[in-house]
Amino acid sequence: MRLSHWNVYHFSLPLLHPFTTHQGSLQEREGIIVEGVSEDGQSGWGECVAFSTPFYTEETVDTAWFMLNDLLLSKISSDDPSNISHVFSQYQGHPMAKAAIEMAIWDLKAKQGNHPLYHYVGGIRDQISTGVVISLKENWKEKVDKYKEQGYQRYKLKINKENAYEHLNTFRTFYPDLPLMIDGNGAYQPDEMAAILALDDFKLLMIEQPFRAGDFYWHAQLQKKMKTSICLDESIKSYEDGKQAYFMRSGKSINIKIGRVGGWREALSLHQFLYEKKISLWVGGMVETGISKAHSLALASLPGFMIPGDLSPSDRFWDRDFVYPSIQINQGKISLPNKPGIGFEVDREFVEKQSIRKNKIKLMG
Ligand code: OSB
Ligand code: MG
Repeated sequence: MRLSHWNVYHFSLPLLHPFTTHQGSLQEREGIIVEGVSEDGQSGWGECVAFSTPFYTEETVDTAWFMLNDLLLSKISSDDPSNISHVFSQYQGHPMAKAAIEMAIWDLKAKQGNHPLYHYVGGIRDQISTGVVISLKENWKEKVDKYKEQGYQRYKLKINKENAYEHLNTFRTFYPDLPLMIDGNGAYQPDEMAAILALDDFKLLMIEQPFRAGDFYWHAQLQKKMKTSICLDESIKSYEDGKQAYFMRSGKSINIKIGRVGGWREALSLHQFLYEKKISLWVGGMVETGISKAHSLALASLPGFMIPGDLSPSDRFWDRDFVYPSIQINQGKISLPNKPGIGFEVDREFVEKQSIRKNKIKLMG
């Protein structure tokens, strides 16, 4: 399949409520939407999930804008996998920029073959279990009661290391058996391991990324001492990172985000390897729009994803999403549409309306 051009949109979309972590607060979500148009006029959609500042990993909207518009997109004029890996391998890092391209290409490939994306990638279920993240400074009691009514199957608290123990202690008095986990987002130093070990009796499903992004060693030391599973997020930016985590025994769980690991190819290789090795897997979230979410939902249909991911419907973050119909939760599950590609229509007018800048890259022959 050959491409005629790429459209790139740098958007800003207001969140319904601020999303706060120990690293700061997000009120407007800036990001990049990538549209690949085939020679026969079909569109494939991808989303670059980098944030406007590098608080989560190094990439930002501006570094991704540069990678996409100045280096990558002009060299991707077809779905030829060997060309895509050749182009990607010329540049270190920037997985979220690369992933946006692969998302668009895979949406297009599925559409050209008339397959729902989740079939195309080998998914085995069309009902996806949902999980929700409660950020700091939210009225968690009120929120959790609402989320329980909606049927969310797994709950994740963002924590502040200064009051993690007290927060969990109070939370557990209200919800002793709720399927619960916490996300450290790298807040702890290796010499603060005792503070993490003190959380071992809260019956948590897991503790996500307590130590810094890129660490494997200290997570392995911690897992040896803890019965609660350790899960890596920020440390896994490629298939090779996932293998390293497995061989170093850095934890019992890994969350996969297509953006963070550099695209569909890496995500599927990670799934295959880690599923065989019995590492528990779930799909992470990036406060993303329905475009990236639709890709994440297709990923979550694969057999290894047995824990509900950070997969919430459109109204968790947005008044109006970039896709229609909006993504809906029904008795705690999201149904995958049986339409070709990502299965949701993209509201192009709304994407245009929210765009700060746009670029078109024409491809020759
Ligand atoms: O660490 O998983 C994370 C959101 C932004 C940046 C990092 C993370 C998150 C989340 C997922 O926790 C929130 C969601 O999209 O549901
Ligand atoms: Mg995380």
